[in-house]
Amino acid sequence: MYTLYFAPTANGHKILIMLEALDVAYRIQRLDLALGDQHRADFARLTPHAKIPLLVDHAQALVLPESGAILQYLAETHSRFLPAVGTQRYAVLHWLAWQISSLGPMAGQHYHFLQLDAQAHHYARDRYLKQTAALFDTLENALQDKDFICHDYSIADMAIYPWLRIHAQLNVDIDDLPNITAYLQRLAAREEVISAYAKGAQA
Ligand SMILES: N[C@@H](CCC(=O)N[C@@H](CS)C(=O)NCC(=O)O)C(=O)O
Repeated sequence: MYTLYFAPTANGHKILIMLEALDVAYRIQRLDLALGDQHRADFARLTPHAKIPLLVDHAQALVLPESGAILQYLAETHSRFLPAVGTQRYAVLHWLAWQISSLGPMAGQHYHFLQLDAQAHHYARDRYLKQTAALFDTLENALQDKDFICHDYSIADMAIYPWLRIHAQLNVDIDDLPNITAYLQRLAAREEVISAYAKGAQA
């Protein structure tokens, strides 16, 4: 049994997609980030980071923050969506690291300055839009002739997809990015993605 501390953001949805794909028992503990739930004392006792997602594995008494670590933990625990050995394992970890260290932070800052900070300096908006658009271009090239970012559907796709899904809110035009457009449609049609977003909306 798992508990997922969740808010309906890209980082939150990654883990919901994985839990739905695994079809395991879990409950959602919804935090309202705008109200500052992440700073509540009961949450601070679980994690030093004041951020979602956070996973509790009750069977192992494990409390795990950081979406990349959570995806890897779930993949290894259930032997799904991450090859155990070999070059394909490192291809998945490479793209997972890319999402965690590049796409997430750049798109996250871009979203902040564009959508949440009405006074944002032009330089900040311009810089993060360019950084985010360049990362979309990287992905567009990497997806050439591929259904998924690695050989098979993996935790790397689960990590990347929620950030692409918000392309309109990021003001990144994907009309000229046919590989990303097809990838988004392919992933959006998956059962666990549909159910993850439905459960996230109800949480
Ligand atoms: N590196 C972290 C980032 C987590 C993160 O930035 N979470 C955001 C929501 S998407 C959050 O909880 N923000 C609350 C805050 O910063 O106060 C991960 O991948 O899990």
